[in-house]
Amino acid sequence: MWHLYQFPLCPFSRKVRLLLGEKGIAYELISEYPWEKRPGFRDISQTGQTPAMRNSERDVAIADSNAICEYFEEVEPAKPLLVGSAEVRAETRRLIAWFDGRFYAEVGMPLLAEKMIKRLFYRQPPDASVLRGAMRATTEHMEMLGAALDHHRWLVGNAISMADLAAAAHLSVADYLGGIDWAGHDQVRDWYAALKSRPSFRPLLDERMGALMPPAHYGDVNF
Ligand SMILES: N[C@@H](CCC(=O)N[C@@H](CS)C(=O)NCC(=O)O)C(=O)O
Repeated sequence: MWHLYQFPLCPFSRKVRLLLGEKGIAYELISEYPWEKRPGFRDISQTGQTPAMRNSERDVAIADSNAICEYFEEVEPAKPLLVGSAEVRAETRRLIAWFDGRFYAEVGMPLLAEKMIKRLFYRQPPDASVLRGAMRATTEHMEMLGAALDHHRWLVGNAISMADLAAAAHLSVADYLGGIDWAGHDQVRDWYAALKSRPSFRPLLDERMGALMPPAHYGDVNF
């Protein structure tokens, strides 16, 4: 059995969970909060970051969301999520890197730091100027997504890919933390609603991060 070390609002872990859900791979969740720096976790994740996966029967441990996703893409090729020509696959990887890098740095990490870590672990109020900066950045990312969706149903073509899962994983954390204003982004909303209605997404939408509650529309497929 695979075990996934993660916490509910880790966008990188959410990307892995969506991929495992799409491929129908069974796993159990283990709560891991990287900032607690639990010593034994370094044996599984050398950076101490979530997500990491371990299968003790097979003596396999893999850390880093993209290493994990590509591993399962190779060993479970039946429902491919890295699809199309070499150029399309390159575009898929570019978008994953964009969301893991730019979106996380400009939106996800500031929201997590201000709204989750400060509130739940340090009992401090968020810095309003950091939140405003994250909201401004979100608008630019939504416009970029809208432009990508002008030409096809999913981000890189007419089949769902890892790029959709990566983008939706990061957006879902920002949405949980109240960082997304959906007004004026109908195309992105329709795309995200289609992802939300997939069975792979349901467990994520039902989960809560301690006492931190999402906005009312968060779990609603017809938001
Ligand atoms: N490149 C890594 C990034 C993972 C990452 O940044 N995880 C965050 C939690 S969402 C983390 O563990 N942060 C704590 C740290 O960087 O020390 C991946 O794709 O898995």
